[in-house]
Amino acid sequence: MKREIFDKEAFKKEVKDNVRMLYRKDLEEASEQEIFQAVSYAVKEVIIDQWMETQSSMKREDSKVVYYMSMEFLMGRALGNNLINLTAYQAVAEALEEMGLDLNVIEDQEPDPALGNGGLGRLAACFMESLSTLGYPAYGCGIRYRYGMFKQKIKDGFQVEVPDNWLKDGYPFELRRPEYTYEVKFGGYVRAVNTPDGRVKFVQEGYQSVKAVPYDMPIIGYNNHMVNTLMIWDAEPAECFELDSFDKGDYRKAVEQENLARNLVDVLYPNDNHIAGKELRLKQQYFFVSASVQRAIARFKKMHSDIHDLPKKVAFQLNDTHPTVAVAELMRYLLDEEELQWDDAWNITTQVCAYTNHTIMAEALEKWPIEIFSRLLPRIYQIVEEINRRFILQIQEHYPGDNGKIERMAIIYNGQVKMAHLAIAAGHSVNGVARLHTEILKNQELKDFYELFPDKFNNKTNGITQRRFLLHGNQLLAKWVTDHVGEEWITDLSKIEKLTLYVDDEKAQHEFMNIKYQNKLRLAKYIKEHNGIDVDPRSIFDVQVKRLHEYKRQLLNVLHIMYLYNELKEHPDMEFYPRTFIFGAKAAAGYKNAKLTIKLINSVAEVINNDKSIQDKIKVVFIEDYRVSNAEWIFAAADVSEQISTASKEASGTGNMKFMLNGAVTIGTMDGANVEMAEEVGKENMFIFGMSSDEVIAHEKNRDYDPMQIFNNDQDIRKVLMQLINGFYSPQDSELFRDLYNSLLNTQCTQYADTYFILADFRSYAEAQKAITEAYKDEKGWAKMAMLNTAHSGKFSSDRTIEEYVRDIWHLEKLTVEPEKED
Ligand code: 26V
Repeated sequence: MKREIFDKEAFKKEVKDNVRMLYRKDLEEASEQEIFQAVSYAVKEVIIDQWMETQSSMKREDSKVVYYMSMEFLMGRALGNNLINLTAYQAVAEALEEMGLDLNVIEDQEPDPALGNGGLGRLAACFMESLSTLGYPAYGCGIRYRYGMFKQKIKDGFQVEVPDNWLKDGYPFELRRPEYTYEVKFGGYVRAVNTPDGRVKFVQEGYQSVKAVPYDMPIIGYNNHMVNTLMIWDAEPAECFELDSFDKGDYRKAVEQENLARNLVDVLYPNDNHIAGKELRLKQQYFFVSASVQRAIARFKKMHSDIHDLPKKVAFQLNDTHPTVAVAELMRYLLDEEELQWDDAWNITTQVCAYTNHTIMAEALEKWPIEIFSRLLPRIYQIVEEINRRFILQIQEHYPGDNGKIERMAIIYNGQVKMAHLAIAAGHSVNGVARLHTEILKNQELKDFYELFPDKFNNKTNGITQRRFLLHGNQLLAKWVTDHVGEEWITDLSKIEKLTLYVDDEKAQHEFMNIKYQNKLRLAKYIKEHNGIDVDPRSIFDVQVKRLHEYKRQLLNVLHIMYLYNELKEHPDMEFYPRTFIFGAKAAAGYKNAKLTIKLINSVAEVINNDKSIQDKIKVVFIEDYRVSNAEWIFAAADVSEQISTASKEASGTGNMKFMLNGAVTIGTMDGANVEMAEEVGKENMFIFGMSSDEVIAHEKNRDYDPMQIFNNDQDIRKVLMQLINGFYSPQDSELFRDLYNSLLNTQCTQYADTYFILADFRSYAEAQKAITEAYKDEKGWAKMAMLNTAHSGKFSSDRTIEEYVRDIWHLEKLTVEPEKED
């Protein structure tokens, strides 16, 4: 029987008491933020019980645990989702209503903890939620950045970055755990000491250290009493008297040490396309990894005495290469603290560690200059050198005389430490995040490694949690789905396939599209409030929301809008179904073309939205500060989902899945997980266009693509491109968009012109867009297509993904959490 979690009256009293306790106020006097805090503390109360129950079950069962190590966890707001997963959302909404409070408004008071950039960080958050819901013991390990992803303001059409001080009012869903404080050491040098028993011991001396203090956040499973933990590390200065004995009394060192802690976790690097090789970032990596490894081992040792059993109880999953120093840190611990022999230590390390690759973009592959790496982490560097030495021997043994292999595969080469190579050499598993991506890794990017270690490579197609992106984000549709297929989809998304029974049923079609309409109204209201733009909820909502990157080709989308506008102006009487083009995207602060693309979108919006002659047939909206909380509304309201990356470049995409789940139809290339979406729903229920990944890769190899030919032969394209440099959208400064023009045509400005094949795919994109308009005009046909998309989204639950990681990589057992007996 489901335990009644919320006694309504008790809950109401608790909220009132909390307001008094926390603020010495009555409810009537409290601000919305204060009420949010009071409500959250009341919810936390319930969570704490389940959290403790989970911990004691884990101890009792001596469960194997996965430590999901990630520089980023893009959690989004917790209150609403915690209530959903406690199955208390409705009850709490009612209780609050009785107190004259609106849960939606209270939810809106929560800062959106944005400790991540985009896809990689949000994936980590979905995975944590699925792990709890499925009952697998897990810890997320990350950094408690004081400033997360910047807030985006649009001023004069330009992006302006504003710091995100998410902790300023205090965050109710975190718990400081000073009892798990660890020391992390940087710098100094390594001294080899001969021990009496004839061994050589390596000790780090003259270092600076920082105290790592964890904050735990609860990750609540859906309706199962399971609460896992996200531990994010804060840095605090080690006291002066804790200086290495060597440096006691060194005032300058003491001050330096204090400064080290001060800025270590200040800010998330808001950049997910380009490695700048910044020393502080390597410090951040080692900081959270070392602390996490120490906590994991300490936890293991409480229950076990033989360190050789570590792989039976602990798995480390490295979310991209960012936490890869974990490999060397674990080796260091096993060699220096446990005093194991190299082979023994290596054996344990490889069994524990596994690596996920999230991109093939060369600019994002992590490499560290030896100078920085060895100065900052002298002992770790020695260990990496030894790993590298042995790895090269292995390569030579396999491929005698083939120096090319060594050049391409060595971990340390040409003055750099290559983190991906280290992760592959030292992990037992290497996975890509969608089938196509994994194939490209095996056959192109990591071909040499695949040849040497074929068994390590495997695919784990990404997924998303339906609890946040349907049950919470689209409550109307969630209820409708439950009414039609039962509530099993909430924990088994494959069950949503039963909706196919209704796709030809006119009543169901009507209801489905009506819900879409309600969601469009909600978004239209948001847009009016935030942008001051009126949009027609009966127009096609065509949405591209994701990080701004050239490979994601927001530029293709906006060039096409410019083209449509030209068409409308030239043929005012042409048939045209009204469209609202919606964008949302943050650009890395130093990424010029990305920022310029935002300006272009806003400039195009300015001209088109204010041109009365086209009778509102096109509207363009750039939603400021796209983030997890407004994303939930945006997915719910979309008719068309833009997934238009240059084929081969988008490892998976996860936004594509969120749209699909919410009944949007995709216009996309055969890239990333789009390929598998097409397989599930059928190509006829998507609008696929553009070059294949094989074609793109062949052009890149042969260097035989010439966008100038297209420019010369296609008048419409030429006209659009000329509008970039003739001041049509920038009358004050006709040169404003010159760099975008150059990126498409000028070989001197980029490695080669139109690196992302925008012009090559333009016509086929325009055709697909035309086909969408035709399809949308057929109301029933569209309703059916939209419903089929929702119905066939079952594969893309992160629950399915996690089951695959568990089966192939982590080998965890499910835990059942028994509620503590009440007397
Ligand atoms: C790289 C860097 C480089 C240096 C500065 C900070 C930073 C932060 C993140 C990254 C990695 C970016 C890789 C990434 O986000 N990949 C995305 O991963 C998603 C989840 O697997 C996937 O759906 C997207 O297709 C993929 O682009």
